[in-house]
Amino acid sequence: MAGTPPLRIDALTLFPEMFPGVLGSSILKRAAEPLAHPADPTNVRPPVVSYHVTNLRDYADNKHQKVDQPSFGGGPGMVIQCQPVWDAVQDVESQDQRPATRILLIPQGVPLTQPLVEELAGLPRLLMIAGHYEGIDQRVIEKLAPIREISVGDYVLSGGELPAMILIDAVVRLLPGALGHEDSAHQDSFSPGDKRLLDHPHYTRPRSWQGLDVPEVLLSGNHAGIQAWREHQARQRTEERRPDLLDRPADPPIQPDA
Ligand code: 9WO
Repeated sequence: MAGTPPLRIDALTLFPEMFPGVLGSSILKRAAEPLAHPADPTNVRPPVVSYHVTNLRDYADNKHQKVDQPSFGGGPGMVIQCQPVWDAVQDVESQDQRPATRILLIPQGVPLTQPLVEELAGLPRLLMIAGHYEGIDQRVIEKLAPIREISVGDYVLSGGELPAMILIDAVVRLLPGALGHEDSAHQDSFSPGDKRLLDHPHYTRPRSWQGLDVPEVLLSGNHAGIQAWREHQARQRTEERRPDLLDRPADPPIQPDA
C-alpha cells in the first residue's frame, strides 16, 4: 500500500539558520524520517512530512544579495522588497505540482487556533513566508493572493520565523503516523470534541515527594473514577484560568482565502 504522499512544508526566510534545531528535534524530526515499527522492523512507514527552508537572499537580483530597502514614507527599519519574495515563491512552487496554501505570519493575521491547525493539517502543501525587520512590501502580498495571514499571538517579534515554527509544530504532530502512539494527540487541551477544556494535572513516581502525595484516585485502578477526576480538574482549571474558552461558540470562523 502506497500511503498518502508526505505533506510538503516550505518556509521562506532571511534567517534559515533558525530552523534546523526545531525541525531536527523530537516529533518534527521523526515525522520527516522513515520509521520502522518496533514490533516488526520490516514494516516501515514513509516520512509523513518534508521540510524545505529557502533563503530569500538567494533570490536577490544584485551581487550584494540585498533584499531590503528603507520604507517609503520614512520611519525606522527596512522593508523586504517584492521581487525576491515573488521569485522565491514562483521557484519553490514549481518544485512540486500540488498547489501550495500560502501563509504569511504577521501580528495582523487571523489568530491561530486548534481548528485552524486541523484544517491546515489536511492540506497537501503549505508555504510559509516569514517576514523580518519592519515587514514585506504590501504589493507582493497582494499579488500572492490568495494568501492566509496568520498570527500566533498578540505580541511583536523580530520576525515571522518563530511563528512559522510554532505553526509547523502544531500541524505536524497531527499528521497520521507522526506520533509514536496514535491516540496521544487527541487527548490534549483543545482537541476536537472535548469542548476545548484545558488539560488536567499529571503525576508520576514517586507517590510521595517533599511531603506532597499523588491524588489517591490515580492510584486506585478505578478507570471510571480516574476519568471523572480528570474531567473535573479540567473543567475547574478552565473555569478558573480561561473562562473565555467555555463562553465562546464552539468553532471560531476560519478565514476564507483572501
Ligand atoms: C514592527 C513594529 C514597530 C513599531 C510598531 C509596530 C510594529 N509592528 C512591527 C511588525 O509587525 N514587524 C513585523 C516583524 C514585520 C513582519 C515580521 N515580524 C513579526 C511577525 N513580528 N511578529 C510577528 C508575528 C507573527 C505571527 N504571530 C505573532 C507575531
